[in-house]
Amino acid sequence: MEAKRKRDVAIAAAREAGALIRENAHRVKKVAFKTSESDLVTDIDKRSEEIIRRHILQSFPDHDILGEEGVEPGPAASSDALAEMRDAEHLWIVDPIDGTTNFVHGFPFFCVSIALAEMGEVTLGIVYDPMREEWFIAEKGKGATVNGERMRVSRDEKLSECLMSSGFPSESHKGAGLFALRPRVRNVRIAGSAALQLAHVAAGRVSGYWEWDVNAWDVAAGVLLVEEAGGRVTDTAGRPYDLSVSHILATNGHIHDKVADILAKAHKAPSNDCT
Ligand code: LIP
Repeated sequence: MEAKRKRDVAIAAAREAGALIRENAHRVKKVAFKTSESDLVTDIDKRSEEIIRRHILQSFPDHDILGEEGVEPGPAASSDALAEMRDAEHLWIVDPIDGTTNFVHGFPFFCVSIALAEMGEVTLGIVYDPMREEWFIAEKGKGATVNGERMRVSRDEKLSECLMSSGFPSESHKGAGLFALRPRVRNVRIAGSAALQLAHVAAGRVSGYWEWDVNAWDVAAGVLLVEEAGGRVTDTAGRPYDLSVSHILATNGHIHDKVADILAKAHKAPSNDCT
């Protein structure tokens, strides 16, 4: 009963936030820079987060919320904030628009991501793509669905048959992984929304996703989607996922060790790039 209420509140929050995002998708936005000219925030990110916070706090006034727009921006934004909140009884982890750069440019690949962690364990994950009206929902131990249909990760076992996805590595990680993995797989897509890319791993549309330097709000909901759809999530070195993981690897499970191995070798390579 309580689990249903939490899920309904998260869906209502994502629905209202998603409607605002959709209405503004092709309009001019008020854009501000956070840490650099490629780290953006819009008035709609802020309004979306306010909507989500309002829904959560109206129903659960004593729950904690970690939202992207509510913390000081920086390289380790979520890990600093998580240090205090990580083991909260109920912690909602919110990315009001995951894929803000896409949103700013009108490239229609962005979403709302809402996760609920209970004592550090993610129990509910919702990723809503307002442009395609796709609802990706997972509850711990209950499987994952897209628009009500059960999701399963892909069955691909051969890397050469896998379409993968990633995020552009920041300067400190150069091309590590990207250039090493690209020739081993069918291709790699960099679509600009970690949460939505994870949802697509869960739906079997790509076989894996990895990225360095993500924050908990980018991935917490998507991680549960992948796990509940039968996939595997670790850090890029193959260690178990927890909310503080920032270098992430999520796959269909079959290819996980092979990919982790390639990423580990690429990361250690002296040039840190085309190996
Ligand atoms: C973004 C991610 C994207 C990643 C960016 C950033 P935002 O989140 O989803 O995939 O490459 O570094 O974290 O800022 O749009 O919520």
